Amino acid sequence: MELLYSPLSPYVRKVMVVAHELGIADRIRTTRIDTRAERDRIVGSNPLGKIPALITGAGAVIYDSPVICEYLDAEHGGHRLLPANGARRWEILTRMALADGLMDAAILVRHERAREPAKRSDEWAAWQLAKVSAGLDALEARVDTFGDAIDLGQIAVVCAMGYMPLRLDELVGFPRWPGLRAWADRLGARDAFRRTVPVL
Ligand SMILES: N[C@@H](CCC(=O)N[C@@H](CS)C(=O)NCC(=O)O)C(=O)O
Repeated sequence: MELLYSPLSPYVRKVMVVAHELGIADRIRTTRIDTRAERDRIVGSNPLGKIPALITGAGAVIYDSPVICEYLDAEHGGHRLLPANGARRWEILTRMALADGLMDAAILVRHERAREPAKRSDEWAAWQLAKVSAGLDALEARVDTFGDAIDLGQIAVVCAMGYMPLRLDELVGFPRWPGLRAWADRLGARDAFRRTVPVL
């Protein structure tokens, strides 16, 4: 399999953590793509021009990251990280959606702040940042129920938390979410996370 990736992407990290947890990372060849400078290379696989995209052994292209994670777990992992059905499946997928939404909102804040002042909307950045806060609040309120089991939802939350402080200074140390931070530090000590730590 081939994974089209860029190094800092939290969505890519999520896929690689899944691969490590399933013991199949060595079956994935990684190809680095600059989605801006090499647009033609990525749109041939994903018309949206986004990474990650996975090219399977059979030559099929799979995106986006939640679909890749499900594919790896179902086809190569025996449903170890996401049950095939039942209440737990929907709980895990919803937690992954929340974590992915945190990444999406954090990236929008970062892009907005990077614009030149005349084009920047502080209101839009604040609107997105409020989503980040609300998502973290919701996770903090339930973190006592998370436990240390590893699944797609827990992986996505740890990857979101690993990424956001790199881009949003106010999230360094997660001062308003101490329970969540302690939980993420604990889970983040697993080998799969340590092997995929984002480096600026
Ligand atoms: N929902 C997608 C989001 C992927 C995404 O936004 N990737 C970013 C890199 S972190 C990207 O490729 N951006 C390039 C672009 O939007 O043109 C997923 O989960 O895979």
